[in-house]
Amino acid sequence: MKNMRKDFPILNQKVGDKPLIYFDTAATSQRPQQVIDALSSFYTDSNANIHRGIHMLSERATELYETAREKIANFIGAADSCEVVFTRGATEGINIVAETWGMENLKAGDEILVSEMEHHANLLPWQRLVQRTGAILKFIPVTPGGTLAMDKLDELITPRTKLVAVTHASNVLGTHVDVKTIAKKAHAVGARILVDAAQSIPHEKIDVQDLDCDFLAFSGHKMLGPTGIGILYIKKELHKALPPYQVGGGIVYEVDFNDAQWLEVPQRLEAGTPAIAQAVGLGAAVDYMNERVNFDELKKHEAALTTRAIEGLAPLPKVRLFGPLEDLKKSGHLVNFVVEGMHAHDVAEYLNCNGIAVRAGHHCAQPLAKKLGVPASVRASFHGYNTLDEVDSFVTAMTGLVTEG
Ligand code: C6P
Repeated sequence: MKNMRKDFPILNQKVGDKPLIYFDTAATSQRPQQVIDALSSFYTDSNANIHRGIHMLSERATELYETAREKIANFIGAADSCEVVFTRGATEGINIVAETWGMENLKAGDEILVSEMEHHANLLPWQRLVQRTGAILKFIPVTPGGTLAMDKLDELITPRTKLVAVTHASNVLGTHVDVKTIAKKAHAVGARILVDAAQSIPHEKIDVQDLDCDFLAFSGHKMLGPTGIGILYIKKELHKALPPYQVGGGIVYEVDFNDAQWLEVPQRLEAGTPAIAQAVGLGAAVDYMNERVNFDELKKHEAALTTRAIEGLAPLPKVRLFGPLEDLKKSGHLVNFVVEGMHAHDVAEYLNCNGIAVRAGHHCAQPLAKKLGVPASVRASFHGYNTLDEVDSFVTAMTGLVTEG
């Protein structure tokens, strides 16, 4: 993992006189030089619009864009690269499913099952969909230990369930969800499953065929890639019945004054000029992960960072940690906590004065924050470029805060 750190030039800077410690990967990761170079090289040598121009640059840009799609398809184990749709990010991917598949397939009385630990991106599209269709939204509870109540699944998934939409890893608690088991139970009643992989794909190898999910959404910027690009995986058997999300250039087979016929998915869902350089950059991030990241080692390293943070924070007076701590010590990549009597924003500001970047707030999961009984908490999240020394500096800073005030 030492080798990995040197690929991230942004980490070699100071905040005032303190070295920067970047513990906010769950909000957005940093990018390695290889991704920065791929973006720069695209604009220097290959920039053109795609799928349109009959000229050398356009053909080159098209090939780079479509090659990126193939790289991502291979990376997530898709059966075919047509199952990979470029989006702006996880949020747009989930909205696409709600607006296209959801609007076509949901009717009054149908049920959508989500969990209580969803990010707003995997809650609000379903809230809006049930308001429009008369369908019903149900919730898999979060246990006091910070896991999902898997024992409730058999009563929650019924013949009326049409979709289960669930996160693969919580951005608040760090909880890892057994989506494979949920997929089996959903399919047994003929329901579909959408997996929000925004917080899992930066840290583990995902195989969509092994998970047997129908939809899977994630963002490029959390997995060492650029902002403004993400992926929605859609199982091929669902393509035929999907209407376009937005309509415009690039998605049509034939247009008349009053009618149009659509191209197949993925083009059907990529109206307008897409984020071409960013897609190429995401392809470079996938290359980087394939070539430079060993996922077993990454998991061990992140678990060691998490363990050190938990063991350093847990004994501190006034500090309350959230999440399934024993699980996180084995395979986590974040810690979430409050300091009694102090606002989370003040804690984050104090840490910032010590050069440490964390996130504070409700983490775009307000219903969960309400359930935990804290309007805001502090989250320190890690990746392979972080070190145990950084965690020690963080624990020292937190010790100073709670003992000296
Ligand atoms: N969570 C965080 O700090 P976008 O914004 O579309 O790239 O990703 C949305 C999203 C969806 N699902 C989960 C589980 C997420 O964690 C996020 C983004 C960031 O926790 C920013 S709010």
